Amino acid sequence: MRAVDLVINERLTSEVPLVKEVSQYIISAGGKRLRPALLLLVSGALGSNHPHRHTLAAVVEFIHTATLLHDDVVDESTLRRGRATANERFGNAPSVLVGDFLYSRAFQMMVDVNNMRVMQVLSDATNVIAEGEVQQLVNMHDPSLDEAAYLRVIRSKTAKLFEASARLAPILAGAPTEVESACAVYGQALGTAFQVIDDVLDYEGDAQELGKNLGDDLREGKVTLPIICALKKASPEQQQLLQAAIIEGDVEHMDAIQNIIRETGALEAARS
Ligand code: GRG
Repeated sequence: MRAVDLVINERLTSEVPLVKEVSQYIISAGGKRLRPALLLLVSGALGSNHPHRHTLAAVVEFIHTATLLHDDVVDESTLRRGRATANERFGNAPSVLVGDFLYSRAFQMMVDVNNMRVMQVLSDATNVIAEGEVQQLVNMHDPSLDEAAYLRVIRSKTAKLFEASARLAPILAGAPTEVESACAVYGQALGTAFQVIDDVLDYEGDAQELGKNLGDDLREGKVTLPIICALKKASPEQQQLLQAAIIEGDVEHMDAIQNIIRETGALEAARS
């Protein structure tokens, strides 16, 4: 990953100091670099060490970082990677605009790679990510949201970039299209599982953490998979309480709602 971080730092150039400051702030905050790792691992599995692999690994991390900057503004989040979000530290406008900078820098780097299929896959992926986020917005406060609708959103907003990361390696290596398709299926499945577990882990801490994360999601009207599973197993009275909380973003009965999540085994159901 050092080689990828080297490219990332090389390409974070700007004549505008605030661009560098905000980009460095989020990029150096200790992200896991999962998408670059996936691209490099698939490259390795294919026995390919194409010279552009580190550039594309940096590209997917820039796109991921741009989406995080925008997402934190949309969600009005205050914590990211264990520290204040960029919007909390610098304000919404610098966060959105530096997100735009990282996104367009990623496209400049893609052009350097000079491979039309790479451009196709990444432009398609970013389009789908944005659509997924808009769909999530439309789904807010809807208690009738089911597992299929939840999966449609996370396949777009999260899994699509995992899918693109996994399929870029065979594209660079010039592998047959069946290999590219198999890698795409793998990346999509990995990304979907990753988002499900991310949502479950949010509710798995102690009572205080469950209360905070569940309260935040309900306030924002986010209907996560554990909430959908809880609704399915809840008694009619519990369903009524939970539905009202989803519709109104009402977190008045937090203790009772936390109990519904526990009593219905919603976290175990979501995991399976
Ligand atoms: C800029 C094209 C464009 C679109 C913006 C706001 C938005 C549209 C998309 C947000 C998508 C999003 C944030 C999905 C969640 C993905 C997710 C689970 C992020 C956390 O990933 P980790 O754990 O993060 O890999 P680290 O911090 O390790 O990098």
